[in-house]
Amino acid sequence: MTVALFTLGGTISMAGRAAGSVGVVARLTGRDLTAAVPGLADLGEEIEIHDVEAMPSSSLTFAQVLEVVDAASRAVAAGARGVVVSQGTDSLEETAYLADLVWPHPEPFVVTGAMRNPTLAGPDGPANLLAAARVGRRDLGGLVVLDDEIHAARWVRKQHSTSTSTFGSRDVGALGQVIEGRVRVLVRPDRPAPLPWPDAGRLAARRVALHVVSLEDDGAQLDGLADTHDGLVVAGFGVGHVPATMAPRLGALAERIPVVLTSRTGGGSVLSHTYGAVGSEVDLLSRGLVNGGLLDPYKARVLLRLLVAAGADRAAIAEAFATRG
Ligand code: DAS
Repeated sequence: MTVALFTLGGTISMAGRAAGSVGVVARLTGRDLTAAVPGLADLGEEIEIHDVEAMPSSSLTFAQVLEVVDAASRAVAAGARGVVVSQGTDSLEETAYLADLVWPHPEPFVVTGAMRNPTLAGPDGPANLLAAARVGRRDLGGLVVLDDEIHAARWVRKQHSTSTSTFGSRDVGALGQVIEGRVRVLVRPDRPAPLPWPDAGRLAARRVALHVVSLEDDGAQLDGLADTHDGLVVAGFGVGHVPATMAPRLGALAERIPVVLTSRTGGGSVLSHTYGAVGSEVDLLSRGLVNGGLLDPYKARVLLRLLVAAGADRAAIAEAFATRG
């Protein structure tokens, strides 16, 4: 059996130094990475290596991720029993969700990375790569595997800036674990049908902003946003609240572009009919904002960009968030 490995850079591959710099940069290839994994050969799988990029994940784009998904799709169509993508952890929760939204196959699409680079004591990359390669369970969609935990791309968040156990899924927990090399899947989430493949040109032309609400925020920086952006995700307080002074601005924006309401808390859902003050969820939804449900602001932005690129109207966007949010 074959596992297709796509490498995009990130800490897992950072063992080089740029001239005149003290910091590490991505340098290692897929061959280097796999050679550093004790036990990988014992899996009896052929690892088909595709070195795509060697960059920090903070600079990845939607287009680059979709190119990898497309190439991974071809690898699976050619017989690979699964896909592993190694990349930086910074944007991993977004890239994995983007892949999950469009991944059309039952074969697993597993994203992994590392928190300690290979020049440090105890680098976690080799163990993460080995665990990711072991995961062959079908019909789970996009997965994130680090620290011997298997997370759904839909739920996972990077929760700590340096810890090797940074990835967690607060609302549902991990779907499974890798225990003594054995993959144990404990929870199988419902998986909505994949979205249609995005048109590259339309996707590149669509911009979606994210605004995190904070104390005494009147939203003045949102003025003119509808002239430059095609959608907005608002990360509101708590269950989806903003200062009263911001509410009319958001309502005016929602008349021109889709505005999705999410929570900045990192867990739980936006509500729909509990609080009635100006700036509360009831007020904002009545002004035309779309309820983002349980989707966190970063993942909501990924979904909204695909939807606006597909030309979805407000009703279709609300329906998509009702299904996936
Ligand atoms: N350098 C960061 C990145 O590429 C961190 C990491 O790789 O984990 O995302």
